[in-house]
Amino acid sequence: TRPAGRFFHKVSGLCAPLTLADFEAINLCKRPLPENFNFAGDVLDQWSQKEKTGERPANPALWWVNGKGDEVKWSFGELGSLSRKAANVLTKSCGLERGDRVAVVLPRIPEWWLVNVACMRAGLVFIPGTTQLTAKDMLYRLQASKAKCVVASEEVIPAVEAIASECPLLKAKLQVSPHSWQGWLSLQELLQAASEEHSCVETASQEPMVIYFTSGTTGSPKMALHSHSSIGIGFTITGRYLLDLKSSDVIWSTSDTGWIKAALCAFFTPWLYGACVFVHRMSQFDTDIFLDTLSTYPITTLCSTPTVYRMLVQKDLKRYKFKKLQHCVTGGEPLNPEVLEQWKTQTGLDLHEAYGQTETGVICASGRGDKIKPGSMGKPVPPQDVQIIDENGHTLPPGKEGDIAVRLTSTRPFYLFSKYEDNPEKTAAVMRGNFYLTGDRGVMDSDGYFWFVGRADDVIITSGYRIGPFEVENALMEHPAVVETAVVSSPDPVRGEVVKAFVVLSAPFKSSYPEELILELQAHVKKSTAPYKYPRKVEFVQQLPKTPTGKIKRDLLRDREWGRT
Ligand code: BCO
Repeated sequence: TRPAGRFFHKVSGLCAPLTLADFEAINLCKRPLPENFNFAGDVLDQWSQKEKTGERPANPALWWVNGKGDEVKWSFGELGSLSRKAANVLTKSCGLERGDRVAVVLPRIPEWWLVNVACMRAGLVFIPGTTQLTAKDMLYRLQASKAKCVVASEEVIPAVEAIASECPLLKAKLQVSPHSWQGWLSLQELLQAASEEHSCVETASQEPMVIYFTSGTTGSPKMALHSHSSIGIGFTITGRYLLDLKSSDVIWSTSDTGWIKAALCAFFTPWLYGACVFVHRMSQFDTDIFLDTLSTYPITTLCSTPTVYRMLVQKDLKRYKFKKLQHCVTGGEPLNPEVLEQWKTQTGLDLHEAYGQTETGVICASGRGDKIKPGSMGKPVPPQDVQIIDENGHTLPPGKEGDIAVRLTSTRPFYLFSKYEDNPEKTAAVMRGNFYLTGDRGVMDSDGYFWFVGRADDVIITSGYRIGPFEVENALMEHPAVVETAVVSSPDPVRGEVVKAFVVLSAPFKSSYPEELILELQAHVKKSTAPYKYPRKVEFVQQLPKTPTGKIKRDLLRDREWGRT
């Protein structure tokens, strides 16, 4: 067995820990993927060692604030010892075994980072989720994933309590809360008593590490499964090419913990490079708090969605001094050139756009040092072979619109998601020949820059969220006022696009005040499913356009919204 926290691989018959240069070489296909890899043991513990020997600057690994005066700063050493304790809590107190699944539904609090690292150490598969999830959402996620444990905070504990009896496989509930909940174990209390002795599990590189629930046009969200290497090693190039991080950097990524963007910019990529992950608890987004935070703390790198930048440029940014800020990154939805220009004029900084999705991580970007073409999402990030293809899987020349796809070599690239768990049909449906289909339409120009055109399906991309119309329609249909509904995207100056519902009313509600009924329907959706999905626009119609076989023509409604014929 290897010593805990040191990764060894064979080089000419000798064993040596892998370095960052090795990870980059693996990404660039200059070196094979090692048989075993575990981010906690092979990356985080190496930074702990470097802290001890003074090879890393005195920069915290995690720096958390909540705007109320509370602050947590952990070195890699502290993160290591706390996460070993947490791994013991998960295996000993919760009785979990390697391969078991753990739903981790926590807001931006240090325990989110701690529990995820602990899961990696113990070989458990973690399933992040936003704290906006409702009881119905939690029921679906816990049942579909067969999770054996849920780690939840105050925001979601009542939702879990409401449905836990319908999840027979759920054997442990771990709370992160100042109050005591009956039937829940307390992470904080158990950590105090837990041993720091823990041997990191030697996970295989391709062993499952994390499951993200992600929305599609039809049905409930799918489970995109990623391995230890797809994220743990696969994000290295994003760190080099897009974020350009050093161990002295402090990166603030504002994504909710439920999305892969948090893993990308607030976890794996920064820590691969030994940088400090800065976190503001901010339960409700607020531009003033945001700008004060950026002025107060020595943040060097900012990562947020275009919607956030759109909200920020509406303020007088010249009033603020972002002393250390050098590099700004955005992604999750298209960025409009005006915002890029306004940000540059007001702050003097470029805005580097990245394009990717839960299944792929970042695949295109305007990297640091690259020429930025406003409105374009940049060029493929090496070694990704991104192409525009036609319906037969043939590549299209520059200037031709088609499907944005990633070419797969003879073996599936390790940095892609492994599959949609328990869903071979959906996994097969995103393949065309030897290409993975992103579901997005785009154009490549003659310089190799990619330009986003829109979704090829009915998925709505709003404020950086990916929302399936079916999920919103389902929630609306539960309301007695709704006979039929179709949900599509509609343009919005701040959020890029928003969810719009066309609703056919039932007879008793036809005489209701429309404004009041809209508010009622919106409130209903916010209660039924995660509130970020609620329709910000609602229109009552007599009937919905349909095909001769009775299928609702969402595309017709969407085209009308976007002024397309
Ligand atoms: O706007 P409203 O006030 O009408 O409604 C908001 C909330 O107030 C409301 N809400 C939240 N919790 C609630 C609740 N209502 C009732 N009960 C509760 N418990 O629901 C609405 C939620 O909308 P929101 O989340 O957009 O909120 P907000 O405050 O407008 O935030 C704006 C953003 C921009 C900060 C937010 O939309 C955001 O964080 N967006 C980014 C999403 C993201 O990180 N995406 C990345 C995905 S990963 C990816 O793209 C892959 C890249 C490789």
